Amino acid sequence: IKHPLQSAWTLWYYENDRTQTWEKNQKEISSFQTVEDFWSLYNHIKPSSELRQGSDYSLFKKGIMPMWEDKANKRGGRWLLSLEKKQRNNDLDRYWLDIILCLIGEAFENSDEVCGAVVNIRHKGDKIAVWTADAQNGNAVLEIGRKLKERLHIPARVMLGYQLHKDTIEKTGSVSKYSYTV
Ligand code: M7G
Repeated sequence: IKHPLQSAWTLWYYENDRTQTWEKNQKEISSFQTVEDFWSLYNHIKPSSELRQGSDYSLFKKGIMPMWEDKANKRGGRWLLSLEKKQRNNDLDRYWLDIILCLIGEAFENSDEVCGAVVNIRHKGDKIAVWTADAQNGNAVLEIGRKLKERLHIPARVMLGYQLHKDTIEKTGSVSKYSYTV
């Protein structure tokens, strides 16, 4: 018997094809609902660090699209971990796996608030984020942020910031406003 997870999850892959819209470039890879099916998927895809620049992986609860517009995401935001370029070599794949394990293992007290996580492979520096459902739910947002920092062994001096999707959408230039920090 396989070991069931509390939720079913879907892995998405974004390919940067400039002839297509952003939405069309989001490709559903597959869904899983057991520990064993997770590992067989994980073991046969490329690690994030080997994806082409401009690509993303997204892991979301089944039924939630990895985009701001989904009804589960639109009132929410993301805990953002911006990596330095050199961290692609040592930290990126470990952080991404640890985040996945926190998500699918429902490691948070407020796991219900978790929608999914995204890794962006970018020339200017990779990013990893955990998306939550309701930015107004400050207690849940902060608990998730603190737990993330602890589970990823992120040094205290490194700040994690939470951005509302609404602010990310409206963002002009490179100003990023954080609604919460840990
Ligand atoms: P990004 O890939 O999140 O980060 O956003 P990057 O700037 O480091 O590459 C790049 C662009 O992708 C945005 O400016 C949007 O045009 C588009 N985009 C990203 N996200 C997460 C969404 C989304 O959820 N919905 C839509 N419609 N477009 C998005």
